[in-house]
Amino acid sequence: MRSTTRTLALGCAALLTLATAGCGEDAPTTSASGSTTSSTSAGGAHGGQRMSSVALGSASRAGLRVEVAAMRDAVTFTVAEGGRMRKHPPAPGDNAHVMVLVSDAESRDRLPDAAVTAQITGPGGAPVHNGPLYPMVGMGVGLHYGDNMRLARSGRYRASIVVGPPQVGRHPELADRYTKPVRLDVPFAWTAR
Ligand SMILES: [Cu+2]
Repeated sequence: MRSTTRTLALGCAALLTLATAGCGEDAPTTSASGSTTSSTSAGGAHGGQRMSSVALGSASRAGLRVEVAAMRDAVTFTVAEGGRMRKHPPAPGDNAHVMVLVSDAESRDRLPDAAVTAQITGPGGAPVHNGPLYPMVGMGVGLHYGDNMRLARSGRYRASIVVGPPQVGRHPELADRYTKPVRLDVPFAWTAR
């Protein structure tokens, strides 16, 4: 009994610590990233404030829809890894936070718990990103899969996105939908600044 109480108390303390750390770190992180890169609407932003994003393109296939969007600044995001929240600050040179919104093509309901990878190439086929995207939420953009990237040059880019079957329970009408990995190609134009 006593040990149970202690465990519970510890668990709460750990949760509180995590929550507090998250709140405390958000504000300086956001304003720091806003002030280190080119000035955007994020300049002077506080934790919780929305950052504007640019819609780049979309594609639908096999019952899935992906929309590619980007914030014109990298962000420090946190992801759950090994039972902890780990911070991912931008790498040097990252100038965008690329987001892939995955939804049901018919209902447009966002789909969680999918393995989403993206191969993104820039002008002339220059490699930009090749690998998994992190699932996350943001104020005003909702559930998405994304990462910080360096979209250095203006021109034509191409995102080849593979969405694995969402590992989420289904009502019967969706039982047979998106049960296999789907590849969707989204070409987009980017104007660097
Ligand atoms: Cu994100």
